[in-house]
Amino acid sequence: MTPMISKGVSEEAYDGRRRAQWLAGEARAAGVARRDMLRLLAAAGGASVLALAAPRAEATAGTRSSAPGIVKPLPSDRFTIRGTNAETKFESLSETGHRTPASHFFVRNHTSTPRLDAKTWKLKIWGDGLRDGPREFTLSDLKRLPSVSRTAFVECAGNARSFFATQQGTPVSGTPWTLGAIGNAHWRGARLSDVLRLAGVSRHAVDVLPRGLDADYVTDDGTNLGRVRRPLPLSKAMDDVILAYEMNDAPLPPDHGYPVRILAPSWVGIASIKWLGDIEVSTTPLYSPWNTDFYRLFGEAYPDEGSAPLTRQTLKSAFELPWNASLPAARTHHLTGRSWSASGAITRVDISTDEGATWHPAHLNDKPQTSSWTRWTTTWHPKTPGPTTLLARATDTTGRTQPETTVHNAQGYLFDAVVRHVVRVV
Ligand SMILES: Nc1nc2c(c(=O)[nH]1)N[C@H]1C(S)=C(S)[C@@H](COP(=O)(O)O)O[C@H]1N2
Ligand SMILES: [Mo]
Repeated sequence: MTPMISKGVSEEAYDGRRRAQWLAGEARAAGVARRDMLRLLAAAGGASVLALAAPRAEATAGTRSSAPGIVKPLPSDRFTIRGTNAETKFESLSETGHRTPASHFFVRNHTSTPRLDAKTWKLKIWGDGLRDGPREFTLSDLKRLPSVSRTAFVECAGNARSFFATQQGTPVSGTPWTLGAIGNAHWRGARLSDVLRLAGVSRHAVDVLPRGLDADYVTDDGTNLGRVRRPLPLSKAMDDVILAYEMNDAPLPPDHGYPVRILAPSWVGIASIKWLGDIEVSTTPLYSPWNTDFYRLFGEAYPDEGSAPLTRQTLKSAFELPWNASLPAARTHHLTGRSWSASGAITRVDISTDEGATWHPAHLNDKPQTSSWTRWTTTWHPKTPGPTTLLARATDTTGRTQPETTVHNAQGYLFDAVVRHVVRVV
């Protein structure tokens, strides 16, 4: 009865096989014409894939007063609008706790927030990986199942990508996020594994493909990539993925996936599909543009066809301070910030106020947990006026410490280097 799950297989090895399998005709590119897939794969790593891959919204830099398609208010003291997306201003998090309220939570929309009716909403599970044909679940069906809850961040794979240009002098394509494409919330919902078992997942299933109900995503050059969807290996789907219907003890807000979203803890934000409509369960490996031309690492340091599709997020730290904040000299300042890792709990955060010459540990204020952030505080008594940089560097239980630089990749994913936060002592 229980499907066979090879949890021992590493995520990378699993994903690394996908491309070869697709080219050999053993995997399917769900919803993409073979012609388009071949073009995407052929162009991978070259300049043309970047032109194709630069999503319309992501190509738009700068700040606007409203974001088309986002429902909630976006006051300018909390958000920076970037195309169809809204980045959280990190300094505004100092008025929030460990959980990010929806009022402060970043929004990453490929198109715009659809208005869905929970009463008529249904989740359809289908595909040749089910033993007895398709099954539908209403929201009440999901709520009748045992619920699980978990505090976890959702973070865009491109969070902090603007520092590739500003700090390392190597511009990348995509939304120029600073550090605010992350939010940490308490999610509640049904286990995806329970729902897949109820739907009769077969022991031959290998991939599932959750798909959103938002509009088709059309790239700048007019290629319709269909609805936002990204395959999950069955091993992840059966492990810790939640079909979330609550965020911070309330129904999901429209912009964050109402009525149900996927919550794939630790993984790149794109894995947490919002406005879930259906899930294909497949006995052949699946592809979508979101794991072929997007969300892989392309560049000099990577193979021509790119890295394996991204899975986990990385390690980062941020001060809850505006960029270029003014801080009076000859006073003690209590600086606050947050650090997070997708691979382990934070074990320490070190702060430098002298360009990295000396470091001292910050005080950790939360019990560190994987895939959730840890708040910290430190004091600083600057003596002389002038511009200076503040550095925060986290280490996690795997022993990883944030490096000085991140190896360049063309789409600017997984920036993990120590960010040089510029302030002015006045
Ligand atoms: N259906 C759908 N799901 C989606 C997206 C989307 O545009 N459509 N964006 C993804 C990306 S790239 C990220 S980073 C997260 C952002 O979640 P949030 O908007 O709730 O912060 O949702 C993911 N899920
Ligand atoms: Mo994202």
